[in-house]
Amino acid sequence: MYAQMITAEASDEDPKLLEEFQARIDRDEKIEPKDWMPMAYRKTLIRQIGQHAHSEVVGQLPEGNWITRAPTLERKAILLAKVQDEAGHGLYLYSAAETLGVSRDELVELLHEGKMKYSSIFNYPTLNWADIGAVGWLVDGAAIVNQVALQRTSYGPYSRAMIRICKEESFHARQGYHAIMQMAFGTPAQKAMAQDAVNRLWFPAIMMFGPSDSESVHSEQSMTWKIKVRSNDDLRQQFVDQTIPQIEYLGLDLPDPGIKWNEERGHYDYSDPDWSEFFNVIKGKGPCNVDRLNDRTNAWEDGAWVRDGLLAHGNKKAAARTAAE
Ligand code: FAQ
Repeated sequence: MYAQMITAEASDEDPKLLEEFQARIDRDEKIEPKDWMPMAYRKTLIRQIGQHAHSEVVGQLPEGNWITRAPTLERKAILLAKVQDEAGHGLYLYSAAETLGVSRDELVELLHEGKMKYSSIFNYPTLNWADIGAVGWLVDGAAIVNQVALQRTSYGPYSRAMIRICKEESFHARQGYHAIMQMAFGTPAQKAMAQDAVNRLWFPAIMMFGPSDSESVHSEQSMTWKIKVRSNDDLRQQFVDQTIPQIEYLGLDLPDPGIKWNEERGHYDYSDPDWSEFFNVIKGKGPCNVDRLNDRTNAWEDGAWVRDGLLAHGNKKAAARTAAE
């Protein structure tokens, strides 16, 4: 189904329908699954929601790696709950994508074949416990900035999924900041670990918002359709502005010498990340891309017996129902 969709031609779409569709978007009406929508709108949503779902699921790996090594029982319970939440977010998002006519199995297959992306950030390793605090604080923090804006996205099921996800993400960011605060206010060795985590994760975190507006391929059309309601650079600036005072409060060094308050702009100036690194990572050449995809494909294959069992049970129940009718 999805394969046919992505090769479908949009050129024979009725201009009147297209005009009415855009008028609905301009009036801030939500588009619902059974409404008419341009094929390119549907495809853009499938790409973005699918990538987003994959990010939630792949995003469990760098943190899941630390569940067995969390320093206390309390931290272990918190981390376990957070990682489980990410699986739930993946499910809401795959369900939202399914309303557009693509199955979860199809999306997963495209991910495993390297034909769909997931967020660049999850291709970086989590090397010490402070990284887990930094992921919650910086990575979930960046995800929230993006996702709060997406609560207003024009596609109803995506927008509603975002509202629920944002509530849970707030807990994730709080637990991350709390964990890193303990390290930053702890022993000199713990503080050094916190600094090291911030140094390594700062630039990858600000890359999460995507390329600069001038390089972004999809932004213009996605903003016309209000799939995206704020630009990549606009959201990145908001994240930088809200995070610098938090780094200062922790007593950690700013990870970029270019960071300074700009009175005229009313924002912090900061240095661009290394965009060549970003484009390499999203092409599959980041430090952990191969491991992440292997882990996901192995998990999918190892779980085949569960899916088969559920399906057999479901089929048996359906057959019993039909026989009883
Ligand atoms: N990573 O034209 P644009 C989370 C690609 S959730 C990888 O600007 P667009 C929760 C882009 O796909 C994090 N690829 O693209 C959590 C396109 O390539 P394509 C995920 C990226 O779509 C926390 C090309 O570059 N959140 O972390 C990235 O208009 C902790 C050109 O870019 C979402 O997915 C990237 N960072 O804007 C879970 C939010 N950026 O497809 C576990 C929803 C860009 O043509 C633990 N998505 N690319 O081959 C969005 O808001 C948008 O898709 C953007 C990109 C803003 C990410």
